[in-house]
Amino acid sequence: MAIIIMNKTNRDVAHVLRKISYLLEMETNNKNDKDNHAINFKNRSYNRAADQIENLSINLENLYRNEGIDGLLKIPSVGRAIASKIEEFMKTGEINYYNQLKSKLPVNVDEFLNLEGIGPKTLRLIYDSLKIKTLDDLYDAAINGKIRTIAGFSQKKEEAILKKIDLYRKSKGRFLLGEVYPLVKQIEGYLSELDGVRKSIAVGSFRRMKETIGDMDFLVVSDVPQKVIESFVNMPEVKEVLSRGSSKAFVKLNNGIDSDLLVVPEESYGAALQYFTGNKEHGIALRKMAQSKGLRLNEWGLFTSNSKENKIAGLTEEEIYNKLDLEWIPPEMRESKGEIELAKRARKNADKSKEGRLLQLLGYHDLKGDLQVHTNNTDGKMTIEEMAYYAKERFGLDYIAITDHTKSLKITNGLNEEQILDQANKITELNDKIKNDDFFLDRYNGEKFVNIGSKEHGQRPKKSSFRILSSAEVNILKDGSLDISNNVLDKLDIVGATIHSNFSLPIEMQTHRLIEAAKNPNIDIIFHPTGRIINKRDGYPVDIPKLIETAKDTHTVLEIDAHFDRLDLKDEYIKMAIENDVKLVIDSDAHHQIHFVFLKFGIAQARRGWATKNDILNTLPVQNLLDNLK
Ligand code: DGT
Ligand code: CA
Ligand code: CA
Ligand code: ZN
Repeated sequence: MAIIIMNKTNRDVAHVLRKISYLLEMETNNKNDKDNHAINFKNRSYNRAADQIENLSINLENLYRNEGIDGLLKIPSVGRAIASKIEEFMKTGEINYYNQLKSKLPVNVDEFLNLEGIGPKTLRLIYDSLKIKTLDDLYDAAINGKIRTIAGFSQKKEEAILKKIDLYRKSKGRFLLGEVYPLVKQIEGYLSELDGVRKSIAVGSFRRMKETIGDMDFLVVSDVPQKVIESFVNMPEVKEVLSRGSSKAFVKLNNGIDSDLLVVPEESYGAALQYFTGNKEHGIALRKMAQSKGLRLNEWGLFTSNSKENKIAGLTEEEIYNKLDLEWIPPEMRESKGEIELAKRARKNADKSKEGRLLQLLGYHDLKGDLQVHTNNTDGKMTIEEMAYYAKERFGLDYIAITDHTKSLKITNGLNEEQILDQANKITELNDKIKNDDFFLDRYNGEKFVNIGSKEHGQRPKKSSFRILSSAEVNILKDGSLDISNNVLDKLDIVGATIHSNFSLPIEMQTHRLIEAAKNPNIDIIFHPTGRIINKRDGYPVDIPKLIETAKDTHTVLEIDAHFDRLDLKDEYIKMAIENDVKLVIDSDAHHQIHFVFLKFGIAQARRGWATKNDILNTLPVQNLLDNLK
């Protein structure tokens, strides 16, 4: 049996291996080519081992305790050298090799490890000149104009570094909605299955479907709060219990996210749901409204006085809002952006008012098609047939547009004119097949299509109304022209245009590029209009009001890219577009069939931007959609 002194989680081990990898990569900058090659190999192997350990379903410490170093060696990508370092770490809490690397390059690796856009090689160059050790040092050096003095750096690069640090500091500790979504749903489900639990729901920013989540909040209805709390803090996902009371608990999970739990009796469910969904400003505004009516609102109910007996609402959210003379407000709108005034007018003017209709947001099942879908003709992973099959059978869509990349985007093997037309012809054939035979009676078995043979079973093949649209994600070049000629675009059902290059041009030029594209009679949609990647890059600068104005004038549609790291347009721009009568579409940007699930994040973002079904063109049947494009 192996001896362990330190308590180390899989995450701790993976983290220290990543730090070793980082320092090794920093070292490469100071070596000749031959050494570099060896070190590159080494740093990658540490990273690979960290990946494996982070995704391990068993506890590394138990594995080591039971099987010693042989147990560690069973993990893929963990060889002798790494296994013995893990052993040392478990026994002593330290790794001598790491300390040695660190004494040569004494930077605070923890701070730089996840700093997107400033990698170990860049840091090494800055370190060599300025001896910076911490993120604060790096920031100071940049703000004082010292980085531009280093050979190979410029003022522009220095500004980019400042921006990256700002973004990093702002995003630190916030997780992408799509990243945490599965875990939140899993815990919500776990809580709902516990004895004595009547309801379980994820609340806070998650219920508002905000694009990033600070911590996860759960509300549970139960008459045995202590039992629920006990089960919550003992979940395998919990790393540390931060606090615990009679109706609340607060924990840190293994993946670094904090999680709050509140347990209430049924009679307080609506009040607690309202309180805990937030956002804070929205909640405070409601409390003030209650006060001005001589009432008191808190997480237990709405009361006429300080006495608990005088509760006039609490069981449902609706009754809380209604007692305050408001229509119920969808959670995604509760951001203190005018929704309370809207709900007040809607309540006053009765059901059929314009305000009332504005509160009827686009629904989570309203999309009929997806207008940005990629295939393995470029950088997607599946065939046109497979994407169509899954879109229809698993996700209930009626149409998809195949929007492979075009030729100037070389890394994706973008299509040229001839290939685009070939693809369009193939799509026509597929559509005929869909109309006339049993395309959708074939079943995918994970490897290839298998015809389950309706004919053998004596059934008549079902006709299907699914439609594949020929399309492309055309690149907008530096001057605003496109990389595919108009006589080809003209032959496609629908065309989207995108900026994929020259991100650092100034705002006037970027806006000009988008406007030029919008003016092209063949361009129906501008895909992910700002190019942002949440928490990673801000996107190129765009004069959004001007783009919106042009979209309206030219009858161009703007896209909400539903991929959870884009969500581009974002909520406030969606609201602005809608207020200016610009039509939108919501697309998954799928590169694999499982990516169609992202559509729900796009719908959520649209709801956060107050979109109704009317504002989103791909809620229309395919022919109506095509009729509504330019
Ligand atoms: P997050 O976690 O940063 O993504 O955002 P939230 O909105 O989930 O914030 P969180 O977890 O701090 O709190 C959850 C909800 O609880 C919040 O949206 C409203 C409510 N809440 C928290 N603190 C306060 C407070 O001091 N006053 C009021 N009225 N409500 C609060
Ligand atoms: Ca939260
Ligand atoms: Ca919280
Ligand atoms: Zn792509």
